Amino acid sequence: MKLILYIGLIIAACHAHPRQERRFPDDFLFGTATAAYQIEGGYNVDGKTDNIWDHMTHTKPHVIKDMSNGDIAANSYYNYKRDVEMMRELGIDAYRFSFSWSRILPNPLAPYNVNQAGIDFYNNYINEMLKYNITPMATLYHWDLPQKLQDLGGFLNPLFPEWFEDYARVVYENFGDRVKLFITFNEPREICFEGYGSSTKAPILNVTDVGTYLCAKYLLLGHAKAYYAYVNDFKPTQQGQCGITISSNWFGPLTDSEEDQFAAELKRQAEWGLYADPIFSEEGGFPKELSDVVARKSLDMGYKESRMPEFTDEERQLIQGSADFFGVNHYTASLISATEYKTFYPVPSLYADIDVGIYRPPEWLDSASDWLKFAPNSVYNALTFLHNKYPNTEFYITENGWSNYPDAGLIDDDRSTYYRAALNSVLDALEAGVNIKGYMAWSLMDNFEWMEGYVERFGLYEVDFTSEAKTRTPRKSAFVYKEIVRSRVIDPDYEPENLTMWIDEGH
Ligand code: PNW
Repeated sequence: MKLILYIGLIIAACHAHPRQERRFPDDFLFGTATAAYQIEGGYNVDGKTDNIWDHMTHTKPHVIKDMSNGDIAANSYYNYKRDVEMMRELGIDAYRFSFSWSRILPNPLAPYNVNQAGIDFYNNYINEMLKYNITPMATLYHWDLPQKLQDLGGFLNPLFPEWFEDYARVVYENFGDRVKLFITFNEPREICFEGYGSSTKAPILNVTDVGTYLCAKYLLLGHAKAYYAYVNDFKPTQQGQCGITISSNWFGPLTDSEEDQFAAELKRQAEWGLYADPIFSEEGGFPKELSDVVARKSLDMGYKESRMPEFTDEERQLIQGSADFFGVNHYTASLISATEYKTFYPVPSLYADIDVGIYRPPEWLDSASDWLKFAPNSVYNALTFLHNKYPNTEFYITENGWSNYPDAGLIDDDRSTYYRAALNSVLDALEAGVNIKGYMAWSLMDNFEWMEGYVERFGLYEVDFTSEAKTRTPRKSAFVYKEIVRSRVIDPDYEPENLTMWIDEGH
């Protein structure tokens, strides 16, 4: 009898005090992200010149899965008001987008010759966001190098840092009065490893032996020069922040063995340490274990020196500390083995240098993208690791999202499940003391998914690419995200009543 009473009391108490809800802080910035080439279209209008994606998709259309390109994409160059309307529908605090370099500087070697039509477009976009209190977060470079600079070697030309600084100054000068969050580069790994060290992104150079490493050096120097241009000449009056976004998926050891732990560390250094250590580590410069391996393998093969270049002391110091925040693009995880699951890689190359195997348990759910699996706790694992490695760093999650196929329709419960799990993992990381300031969902809408064309869809809004208007329609996940943004709480049972969007008062 007593026991029953006791249980009854507990049940009553639970009802009176529902379990403590975990909330995102009020000043946490919730947003969505996109990139210029993936949404804008207008590839040849109003003075814009070709970038490496225009050039590659036009000269080698077969490298894109559906032979498509970003000539029109979601046509945001003309639809930007609808884009901002969608941001208001979602009730988001911030929007991450990127500037197209060759739209702003049709001749990137003549930075005094600014294209007014390009400036007007971004002014309109930014002003429309600000009208509704949406904070712009702007990336200077999301993979669309002006083709003219590629013709001169692109990121492998030692002049690259100067070209980038010149462009960055034009951006700060024109937009820095209103944009307070700048990101220099989106994902150095994808730029350098995929574009130069292999052939999975433009300019598909496939210089496997040195491409990644040389590109990393000049990219980091360009980043640091652009950062100090901001800090010295703009920040004092504009009072914003400038950071960099690095793709930081989680790579854990397959087993607890020392070999696997070392293999996982080498993999992390190859995937993101190569770009993050020079900026955020205490010692500066490229990561030690990776540098040692590349140096040893280079000399063994008969190279005169390491295929990984050195920084001078001056360069190392310039790069070290050159960011106000670390932008994390996080999607997935892998387990790393020193001995198992190895595949073939060209020799020499970054992957042959580290020579580790990758395993993804079959129970991790598949998305439409072969690299993207639903890995438990991966945000928490990556963010707490980064926080311990680079203490006192401020983080933004600048991308996170899930893909499905074009015919998946509007009921995308898999995407909602992914977002809820990822955001719970963000809350875990916040509770563990990681300083995360905001979260940008990739993506506001379906867009040109690089080599996959329009075959993989990441949008909270579906885009009908066959329609003239490029009509945008919210998916179910858009309503789920909207409710999280509004309530600052993740309710696992929330079900939207119908799939019609409206704009809340005050937005
Ligand atoms: C990002 N990975 O790239 C890009 O910044 C976006 O432009 C892109 O559309 C989005 O992710 C979805 O692909 C990534 O290997 C490239 O884990 C590679 C990885 C993740 C993201």
